[in-house]
Amino acid sequence: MALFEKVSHYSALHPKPVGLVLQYGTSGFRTNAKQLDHIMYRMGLLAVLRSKKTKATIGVMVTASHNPEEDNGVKLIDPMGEMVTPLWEEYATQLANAEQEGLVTALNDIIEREAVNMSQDASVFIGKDTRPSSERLSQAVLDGVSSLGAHGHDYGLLTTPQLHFMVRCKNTDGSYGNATMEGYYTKLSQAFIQLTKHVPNRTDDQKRLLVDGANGIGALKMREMEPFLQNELQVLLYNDGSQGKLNYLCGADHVKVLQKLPQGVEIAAGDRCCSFDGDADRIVYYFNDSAGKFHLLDGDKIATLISIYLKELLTQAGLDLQVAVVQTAYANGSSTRYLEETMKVTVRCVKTGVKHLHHAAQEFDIGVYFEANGHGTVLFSKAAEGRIKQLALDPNTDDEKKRAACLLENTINLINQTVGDAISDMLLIEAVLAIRDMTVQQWNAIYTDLPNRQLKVKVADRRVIDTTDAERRAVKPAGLQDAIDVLVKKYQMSRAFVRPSGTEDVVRVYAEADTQENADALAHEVSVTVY
Ligand code: NG1
Ligand code: ZN
Repeated sequence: MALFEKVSHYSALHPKPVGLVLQYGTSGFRTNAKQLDHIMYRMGLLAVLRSKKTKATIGVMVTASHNPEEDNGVKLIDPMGEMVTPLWEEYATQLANAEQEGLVTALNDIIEREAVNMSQDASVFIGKDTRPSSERLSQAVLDGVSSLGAHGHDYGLLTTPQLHFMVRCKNTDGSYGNATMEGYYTKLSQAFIQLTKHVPNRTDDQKRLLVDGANGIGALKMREMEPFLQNELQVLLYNDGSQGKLNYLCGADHVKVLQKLPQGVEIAAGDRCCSFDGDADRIVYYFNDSAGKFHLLDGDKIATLISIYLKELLTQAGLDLQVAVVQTAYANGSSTRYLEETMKVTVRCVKTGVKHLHHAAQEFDIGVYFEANGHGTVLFSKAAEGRIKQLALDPNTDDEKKRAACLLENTINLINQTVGDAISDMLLIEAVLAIRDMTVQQWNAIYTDLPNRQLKVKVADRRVIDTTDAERRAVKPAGLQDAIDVLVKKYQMSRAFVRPSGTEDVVRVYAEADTQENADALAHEVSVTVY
């Protein structure tokens, strides 16, 4: 068959190193860029099959997010802008690991199992981050797409959430926005301007925000977006990629894990700052107080701020809609306590990885989900969106309710509901702080984080560790959890867990306790039990 002859021919130009086995992990394939050429080609093929199967546009993003510049990665995006389903993740792994001579058979196997109609049209959107290897690797994806006779639309440089947005726009015929850069910037900036236009007397200080672009795509896209914001936000951009290396000593992951300022950001006491990660799907905020002490506002603080804002608006609008917050085991214990006990919102804890949070959040009228590392967004059910829009339009709605409903409607427009989006989250946080007339210090004071520490441990085989209870307890190897329990009991307000990373060849250790010294000591003691 001519089609497969083309696959055989082109796949030989993207050969798989014999014996190399890679896994479609938490966020797709991710490893040193040198090992990825065949993976990219094959993900181009798989995206075409997925597109034919779903009769919709599928996205392929080339990025390794917060990983070092030498790494790269790829993930597929399903029609509504969500992560691809677990079964297709398995297909991705199978296709990636088929040896060269078995590739066509592996492809045929998926076609048969999914009964893919090969005469169906296919459409694939492709985006890439700023890594030096991304250009070549995205070309390999395009080769895969075209060797199955399909059309690939290459957006070039995009943030990950921008590609998710484009895919959703394309598959929803304009109701979510236009699948262009201008469509993205216009939708978000208009919503932001609508939200902030009624806030009286915003000073220049309130409009000013320092942004660490992690020397990546987020910096580039912030620059592009600036004119659309019409000076309603004045961004001072650092680590814009003109000098430094991607993610090196900067970016959201660096700031969150090390709990200190990124290099290259000049900060004065009280300045409001945020950091994006390498593909701009994560964000954390921070400031230095007058004593020079660093304060981090991570994903948990962001989820809390957004939940407070939404709950208040829902009350003002008289709308009886349930707000829930989805977290992972990494959520600071203080945040969970505050959300459950003070705010009385439902809190759900799920396994690490955005897809788990996203699915859990879909079960509620309004699901706010954030990983502690700053990856998150808010999902509104169709019914909730409908009720908000109806109230905003209803001529009989009184003024207070109308105001709240309009704010909620613009909030929905500002949020990228497909996936965490640093730019969209940043604008939402800025709007909430303005509307509630809050400083970053007041936001930080909502609750006090328990001191915590995250460590990485290199082990021979991280897969010997198996966990349960949303990764909060280890079931394997025998005796590990008992040892952790004994250590945890030595400290006050303490908690600790271990889990194998889904994106790096390490075991992650997390500990929190009443003081930083104790959190550090507990993390260290737990990491010793893992060896
Ligand atoms: P792993 O490597 O599985 O811990 C990390 C993050 C996740 C998620 C993924 C994808 C932590 C502790 N883990 O996963 O939250 O963001 O990367 O990028 O931050
Ligand atoms: Zn990322």
